[in-house]
Amino acid sequence: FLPHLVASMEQVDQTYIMIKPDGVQRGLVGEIISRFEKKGFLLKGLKLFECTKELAEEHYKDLREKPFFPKLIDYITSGPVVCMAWEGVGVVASARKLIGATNPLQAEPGTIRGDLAIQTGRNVVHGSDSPENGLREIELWFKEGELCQWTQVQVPWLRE
Ligand code: IDP
Ligand code: MG
Repeated sequence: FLPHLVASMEQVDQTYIMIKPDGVQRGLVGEIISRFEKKGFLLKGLKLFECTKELAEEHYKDLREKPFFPKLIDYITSGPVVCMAWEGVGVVASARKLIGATNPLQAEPGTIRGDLAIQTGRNVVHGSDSPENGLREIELWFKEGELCQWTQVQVPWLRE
């Protein structure tokens, strides 16, 4: 019985999760990572990173025309971020649920933003919005060799 092979027949996605500079400054790194870790997802990449304006602009290129775009780029480049790649069955949608609504006032209690943030412009964490963007963003933020291929010993206890 090879549980990781059985599970691979289900849809295994990857998502890019980023703790924004406010999350790092406020000492929420461990708290936020632990939400994904406890859920059972597989951590494939992790780093503390100071991103350039160019990278932030590329990451948020779909929002280029928004009035808040310059402030968003200033926010994301205002200090180190924590970059993470997580893998799992349905991880993109599941991570969005764990994170909660974009506006923390609308985010349910129990979600990261619902518990830990107040304003949209300081909403502590990013999560990819589709499996395609998950792959695009992981490729954008991580270099080759920065991701690990490994299997959790808990897989048979996480997946039927
Ligand atoms: P998401 O992070 O929940 O996917 P998006 O609409 O993709 O939300 O927006 C990306 C980020 O841009 C948000 O997380 C937030 O930091 C910022 N943002 C979105 N809308 C506003 C706004 O109206 N004012 C200020 N910042 C905003
Ligand atoms: Mg988004």
